[in-house]
Amino acid sequence: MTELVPTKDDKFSFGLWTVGWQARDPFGDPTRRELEPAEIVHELAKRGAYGVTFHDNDVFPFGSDDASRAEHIARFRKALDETGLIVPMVTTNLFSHPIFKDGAFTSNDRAVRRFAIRKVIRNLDLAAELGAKTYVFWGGREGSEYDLAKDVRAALDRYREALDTLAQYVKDQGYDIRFAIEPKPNEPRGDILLPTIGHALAFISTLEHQDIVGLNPEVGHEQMAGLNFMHGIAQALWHGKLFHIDLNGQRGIKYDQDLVFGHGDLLNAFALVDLLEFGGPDGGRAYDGPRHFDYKPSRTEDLTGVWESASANMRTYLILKQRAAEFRADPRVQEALATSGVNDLRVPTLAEGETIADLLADRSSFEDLDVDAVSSRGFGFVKLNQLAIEHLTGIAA
Ligand SMILES: [Mn+2]
Repeated sequence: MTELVPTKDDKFSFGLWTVGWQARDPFGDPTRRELEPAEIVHELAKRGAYGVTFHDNDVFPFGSDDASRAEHIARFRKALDETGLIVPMVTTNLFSHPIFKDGAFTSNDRAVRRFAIRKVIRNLDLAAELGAKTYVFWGGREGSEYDLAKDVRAALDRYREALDTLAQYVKDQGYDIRFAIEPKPNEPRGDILLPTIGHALAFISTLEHQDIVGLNPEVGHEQMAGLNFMHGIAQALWHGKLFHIDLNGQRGIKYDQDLVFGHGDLLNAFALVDLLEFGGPDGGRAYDGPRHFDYKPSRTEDLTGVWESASANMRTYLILKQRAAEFRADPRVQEALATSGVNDLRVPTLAEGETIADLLADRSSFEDLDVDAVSSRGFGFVKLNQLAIEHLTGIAA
């Protein structure tokens, strides 16, 4: 079981706001003390993470003057230098300050929209300086509670204008940065714009600089909409748009729980890790970017529990990776996959060079097809799923 110890090759990363969350919620005060970014960097490095990510105001307070901002950044950078942790992704806080109460890029107030774009540009410069390759856009305040209070089509025009402007800035500066939109259906707004992977993919296809804009899907956010996260990730990969990923756990359609990865829908997490690690064309990684945990240590935890929960994310991921490898290598699974026809789906439905006329002339495909015989086939999907359960629980080992 030595391979369950995280290494830098596993590419595990955490946001400063995850382990640093003081557990303030709408009903209660913080249950933990504030952690300095430098302290978080050291603790994460000790536990095997390779990267740390942040919103601008996780490192320096909103409204910091230049000198104070520089001082906070210097302390953070010192910790990065001491530990060798990298910054694979950076994002902007466009949701905490009261100025963003009606959104940032899509606020009804034009002054807010202009301020938001300036705030992002300033932090893009810092992201480039720190070598970040991905810049995430989570528009938590972009939305409404009241249908008549937001012109959704105008809001999407302004959202597109903001991303086109910012992507133009990145290209003008020659930064090696791509954007990743993070969909979420609701919370904090009653209804958030770009609520799911599908909505965001359609939106991206309208952007001027869509070549550098992809997705940062989060497990819990899709599950809050009742959607299958693994299916969403597969479609994002299919579009070539999985630029980053937020791993965590969620138990059904309710508030955003941000549990440890795997502590929600474990079987879906198993299928997800199997896809990410072994779903590539050569049976290797289908996605090579950071395995980023965007979770929150529960409010019940003290600092010991915070660091144990951070390790739990990585350990669960590695357990699922190991189980998925064993699942794939099991001859019973290979037989079940064959029975189920899973690999047969990769065969094109029309033969190479076959025309529509050829298909129409093929009597065996329609007129002479033994419909009853074909209909009587059992696919054996339940047996395949049971084998997954047995590997997952360790009984098949
Ligand atoms: Mn979340």
